[in-house]
Amino acid sequence: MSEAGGGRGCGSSVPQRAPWSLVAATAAFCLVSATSVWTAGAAPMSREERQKLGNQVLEMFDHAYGNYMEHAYPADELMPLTCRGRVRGQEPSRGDVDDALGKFSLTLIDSLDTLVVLNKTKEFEDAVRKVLRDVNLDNDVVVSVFETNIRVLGGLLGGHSLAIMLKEKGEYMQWYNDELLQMAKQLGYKLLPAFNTTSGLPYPRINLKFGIRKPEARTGTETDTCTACAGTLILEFAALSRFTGATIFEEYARKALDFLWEKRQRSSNLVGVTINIHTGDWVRKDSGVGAGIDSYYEYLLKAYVLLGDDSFLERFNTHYDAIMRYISQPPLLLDVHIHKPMLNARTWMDALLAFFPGLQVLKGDIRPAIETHEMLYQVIKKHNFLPEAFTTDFRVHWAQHPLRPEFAESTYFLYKATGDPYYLEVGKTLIENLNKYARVPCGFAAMKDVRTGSHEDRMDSFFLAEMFKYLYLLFADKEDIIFDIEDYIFTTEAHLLPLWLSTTNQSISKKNTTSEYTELDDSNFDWTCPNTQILFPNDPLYAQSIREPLKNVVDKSCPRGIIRVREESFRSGAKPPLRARDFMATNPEHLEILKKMGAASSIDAEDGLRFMQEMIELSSQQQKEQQLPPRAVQIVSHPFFGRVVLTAGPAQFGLDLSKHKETRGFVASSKPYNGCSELTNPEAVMGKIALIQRGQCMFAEKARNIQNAGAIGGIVIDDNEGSSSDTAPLFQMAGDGKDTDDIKIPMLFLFSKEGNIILDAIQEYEEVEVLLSDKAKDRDPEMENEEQPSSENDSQSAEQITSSSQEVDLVDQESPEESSLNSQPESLSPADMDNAASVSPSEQISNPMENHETTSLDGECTDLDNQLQEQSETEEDSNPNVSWGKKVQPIDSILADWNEDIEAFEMMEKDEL
Ligand code: DMJ
Repeated sequence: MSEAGGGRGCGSSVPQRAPWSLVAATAAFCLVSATSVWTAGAAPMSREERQKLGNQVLEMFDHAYGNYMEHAYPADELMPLTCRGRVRGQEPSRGDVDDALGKFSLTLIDSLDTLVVLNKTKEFEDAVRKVLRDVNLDNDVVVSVFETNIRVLGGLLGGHSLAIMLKEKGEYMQWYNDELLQMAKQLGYKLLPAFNTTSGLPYPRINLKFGIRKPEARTGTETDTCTACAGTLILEFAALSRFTGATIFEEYARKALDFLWEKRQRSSNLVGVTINIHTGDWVRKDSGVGAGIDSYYEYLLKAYVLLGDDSFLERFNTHYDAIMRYISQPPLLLDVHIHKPMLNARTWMDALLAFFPGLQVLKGDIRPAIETHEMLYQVIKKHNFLPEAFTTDFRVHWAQHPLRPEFAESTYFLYKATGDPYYLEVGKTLIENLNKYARVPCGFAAMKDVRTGSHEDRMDSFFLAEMFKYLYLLFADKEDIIFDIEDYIFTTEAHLLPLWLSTTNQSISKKNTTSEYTELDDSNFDWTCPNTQILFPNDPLYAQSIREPLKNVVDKSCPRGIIRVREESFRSGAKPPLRARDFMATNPEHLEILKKMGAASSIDAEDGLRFMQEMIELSSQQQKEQQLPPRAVQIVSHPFFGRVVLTAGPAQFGLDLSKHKETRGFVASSKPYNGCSELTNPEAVMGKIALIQRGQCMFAEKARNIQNAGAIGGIVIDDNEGSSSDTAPLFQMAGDGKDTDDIKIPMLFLFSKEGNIILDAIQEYEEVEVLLSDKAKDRDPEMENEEQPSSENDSQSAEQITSSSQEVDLVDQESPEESSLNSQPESLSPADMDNAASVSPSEQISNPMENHETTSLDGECTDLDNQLQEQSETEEDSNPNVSWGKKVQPIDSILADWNEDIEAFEMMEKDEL
């Protein structure tokens, strides 16, 4: 065990050694050792079963990495549905998400240290050689500074850290001469021009070849960045400085952190989501622990651990105190306004905050970590994965799930801290769900929609960098790993940096840091490591006892809620404020309350502000109600066996798949292919699902023609070559303006890319069977029993399918209605938080733990709430956009009247800042 030497020592109740060497295994040292204390509760998992699960993780990694290397490399990422590489510029742009792609074989670099953790030393050696031979860091591409830092710089440094460890052991990597570090340094210098601002905060994007300023750079005009984007550099930059002796990197990262600290909102000690990089003004003043801010907090604590600099712990503790005071509402973590921290800023939580329980373990605050983790696990059990965002009453808000690792990360750390086998069972469920719902023949595909189970042609590099590491480590014993994981710290991308860096090249550590924090009252700061005696007062069932009251928090939550700031006054008899959903323009009392809002007290003003925000949300909610939810086309025949699920647009006519059993059948192309006249091949489509091309006549006409020919369903395929559900909003097929009750069969719409997957499958396999439904079905048990085809065969098939092209004539377009149901942000990475948070701001919060007003003592909903709950559940089943505002009629006119006041409130907010 190497001595880290940095940071403050643990309290005297724990043995003296590298104080934060628990970091990689997180709690293994200062907290309870994983297997030693368990005596009751969830049944212990045998060594055999843990080994079996560990081997399963290895097999899954091989499937993901093998397919990437075979079918995508040297491209940045694998597209697992079409089994090819994603090359920037060759695929339709996905916006900010693509800023992670720099034509530098991203997935390979991000996977380097995972290979060593998973004991694939030989593969690691090959991979490093490939990186050195093939990767070019000088491409004319604009990339995200944040993503390039955490994934590429972090990946190279993690690779270097383990390469030198292996070299020292004397068997592998004997030829290695710091080449990865040299690449990292080259990349570091390429990122430095981004810091050329007066504030020291980096520009969000940089051109790898031309930097920022040159006209060819196509970047450098941005004014804003997210807090995490500017505050998640110190680990990689300091490691680079300390490995190489070039101090400039650590200096720049420290300067950016100092500036953020300076700009924190002084009365709340919170930071906003986005900041102006020139003026330091907060652009978005909402504050949480998820998207846009998350790893800023993570890096403050971990910077203290790695660099041993007290100032970082002081800052972290100050923020943590504010988070626990305002944002933490166990088990929820809810965004608030930085200047009005008692006012919630959102009605939903995002999936990125799932890392927070893991960070709380590192901090030593186990109870809220257990609570939040348990709540998240219940959301996962409901939807198989954590949706990108979910409401405070646990409805899906954004249905996407790009195989994010944060929940696995927290699960690992909680297991290390508690030794509770419950967390092993959680990990087992994660493995099962990944294999059952995300595994496709050519890798693992992101979920486009957790409600339908449909896939997206996307496997992000962080899936390999993080998910497999945490899952493998969860089930591994010390002897299963060829080095001591506790000698390293995990970066936010789970790259490993050695703790001995804390004592190397320290020259710059303090000289550039502000001294302002010395003025802070640090009497509450916790300078010692968590003590097992305090965390687990000799009670091995501690974690279980915290989880128990939360057992049904998701299922039993009541959708109505109250805003926290007013809770106490309601209990004491004051009238609750008027909520938008209850408003009736005909009610004189309501009109009177409206008049009062914004006038007298600040509480009235807050009511007014909230009321208006709710009105806006209701209005957009009502618009959404006109839209139908997406549907799924699942390919069930060989070699897909239900593993590929395509996102399909619904029709406003024909069989409603949400109300009826799914339709299953073989597919057949109709003749004529546009389906605009009586079919000439009725024998071919009889009893089958007819494929028809979009265009030349109304959708309803196509439906009638195939129905008359005996088809049991229809799939209309877009004739716009290259269109895809990855980039286009959900498409909804309108009727023909006449009565369409005669159409009895289900009709679905596929964009060209998804349609081609079926057409190519027909060319390859002739017989292709599909399932049309509102939600993908589990694979048939008999399919489950079949031996899984080897990934090689699978991927070959998939590759062959996608390489064959289908020639179709382009025809004139009809103009059916388009729905924006799917127009959600593609990702919640810090880089695109601007999109993410512009959706439905509201302060109507329902915290199931605090909502005593609507929950009876035994935790059941009251009658009214039961009704609402039922409504919520049915609506979620059939329509994810829950309707709770139907009785409010003249919203548009009311909104118009209130526009002026909204502006006034916005001005008021600005003034306060
Ligand atoms: C990873 O790239 C990093 O963990 C980052 O900090 C945010 N989340 C993604 C994966 O979800």
